[in-house]
Amino acid sequence: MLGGTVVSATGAVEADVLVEGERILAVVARGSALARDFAAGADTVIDAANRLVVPGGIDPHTHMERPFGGTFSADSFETGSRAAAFGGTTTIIDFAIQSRGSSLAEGLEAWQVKADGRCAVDYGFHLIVSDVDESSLTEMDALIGEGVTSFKLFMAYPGVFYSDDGAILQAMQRAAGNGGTVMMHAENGIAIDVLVAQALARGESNPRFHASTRPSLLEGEATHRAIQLARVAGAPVYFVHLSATEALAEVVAARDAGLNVFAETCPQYLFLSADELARPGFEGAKYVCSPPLRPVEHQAAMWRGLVTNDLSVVSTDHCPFCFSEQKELGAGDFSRIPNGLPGVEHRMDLIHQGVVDGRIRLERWVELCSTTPARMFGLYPRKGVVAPGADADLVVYDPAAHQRLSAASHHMAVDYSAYQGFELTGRCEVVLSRGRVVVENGEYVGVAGHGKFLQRSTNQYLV
Ligand code: DUC
Ligand code: ZN
Ligand code: ZN
Repeated sequence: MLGGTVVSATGAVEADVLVEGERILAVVARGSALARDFAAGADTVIDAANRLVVPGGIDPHTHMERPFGGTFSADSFETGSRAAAFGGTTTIIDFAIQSRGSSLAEGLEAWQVKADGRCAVDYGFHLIVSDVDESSLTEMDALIGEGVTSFKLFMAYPGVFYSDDGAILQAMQRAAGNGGTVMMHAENGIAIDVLVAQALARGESNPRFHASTRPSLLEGEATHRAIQLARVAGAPVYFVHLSATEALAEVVAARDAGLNVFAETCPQYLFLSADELARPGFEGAKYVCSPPLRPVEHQAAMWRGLVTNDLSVVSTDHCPFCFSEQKELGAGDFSRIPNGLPGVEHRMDLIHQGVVDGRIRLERWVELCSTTPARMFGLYPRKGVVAPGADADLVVYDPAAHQRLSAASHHMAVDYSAYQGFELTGRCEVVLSRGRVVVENGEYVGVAGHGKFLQRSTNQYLV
């Protein structure tokens, strides 16, 4: 890969990247004799002149074929991982689910079967723990040995995924002992269920009431409580899909106190607001996700959190449901609208737009979308960096290309785009997964099944 600007979390250098097999062999000063000789004998030479060369993106929060409210998210591992590749994401970490009454191992096995032989890019799993009891706590230890080192708990969804404070404390205590990381969905679900029932009783059934019944204060409250439980347990905690100013303030305070508290946000909380939920008719259903889109003022706080590193990862929470027939399950009752937005294809481009708009630096883009997710979820230095020995997951990125996002041109298996009409500067040109070109000139040239399961080590940020 000759002539590009190689960008890492710490800087950008003019360099050629030499790949042998599945790995990066060397990164050498641009135009060196070494690179020229290597290129002369190479099978493929990719011209990266006037392009950025960045490590493949790592999206640590996706939901392919996820059951929700009587339906399944619309992307399979095949279509979703292909869409990820189009957008320069070469690793996804999806959430396997422990069904109530089943074991964690059964949940993991079910998701391994869904993904095996289908993925365009490499993948790993977190586990959603639905029953916290002696047997699931013991299983957490074994899973860490199998490379599943992070466990999601919910403070929302009573009767479904909800864990009470005692269950959360026990899971955190276990994680404190075995090196696991608890990932938290921090919304006070008990209070939310009261607000939802009251709204429906008043006849408030439109999608916009999804936001008003899940106020940001209840994300802030749950975030505060989870941090105190983590302190009692002496465990790290990682907040998924952080959306609210109040929640961010809790994370900032905890990090200022030196605690192992981490958080991600998602493009929808940076670019979209609760106004979308008030679109005419039932259109707002396209924007129903949890936590909900927030009033527009929260966006600036999220961007600031990315700059200060109180938000250290951007994931997508990709959980697509078609408008037709899936989102429509909630016509007449917003609480039945499947929660989730499509986004896995657009994360790298949307956050790059943050660079174009002067909100974050170029290196920070790479750090947020690749390097930090790799370290947070035990994949570094195999992933997340362009360096000798790392997997050759590489993106040749044209920072000046223009594109317009649209359901007509995206590759996700969903009938609408949450970012319809967005004009962005920057686009992936060539994408390699472990040395194999998977996307080139707007075409998918990979194969389903190229992507392999990744055994991860534990969080590399813990102090
Ligand atoms: N939480 C997620 O992380 N994804 C989809 C829905 C939810 O509540
Ligand atoms: Zn969640
Ligand atoms: Zn999610």
